[in-house]
Amino acid sequence: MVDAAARKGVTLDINVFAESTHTAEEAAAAVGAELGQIVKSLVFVAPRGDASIEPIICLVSGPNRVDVARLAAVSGEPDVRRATANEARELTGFVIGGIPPIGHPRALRVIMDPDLGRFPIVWAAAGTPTAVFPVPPATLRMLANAHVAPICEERRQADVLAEGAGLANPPAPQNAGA
Ligand code: 5CA
Repeated sequence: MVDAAARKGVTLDINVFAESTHTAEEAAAAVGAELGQIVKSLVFVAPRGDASIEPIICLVSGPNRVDVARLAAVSGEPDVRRATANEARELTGFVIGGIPPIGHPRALRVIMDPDLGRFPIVWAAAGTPTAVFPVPPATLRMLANAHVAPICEERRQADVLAEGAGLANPPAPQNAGA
């Protein structure tokens, strides 16, 4: 990973923590960043005619969720699906919770959530469940050779706020119909 970045002239600053950065929430707490600044590297697969599968990595902002129908449209892969944990490990060479956005054993298709571009710095996994690195999103895009496209679910603002407040049942929006 570090070598792959260095070949493109970028020095990565890997931060290793005593505590877990396995989930986006844990990573955000460890680095003291907003959840939105955490890059989830999620593995999807598209079946090939010859019974093999092609991996597609989605780089997604912490609170966001991939909408598989959108990913299918953006990638041109109608049968794309989430990889299993075993598939993710075999295809990327890394275990879930530490899968990095770059530096995989072979070049993978990478699609990036535009929401990551809202932050000056984002944090991504560095290959293990206790290591992350900060990077400007434009640099991440260049290093990963990522295609930036809308692949996430549209979320109601009320749901986002309720989630942040830890509410199971979000209150009705005050400006309904506005
Ligand atoms: N180190 C953190 C922050 S950078 C990290 O890697 N987060 S992550 O989101 O990219 O990786 C955890 C994600 O793996 C979870 O969000 C979840 O979507 C996915 N995941 C967890 N278990 C499984 C599983 N059994 N099969 C497929 N995906 C899984």
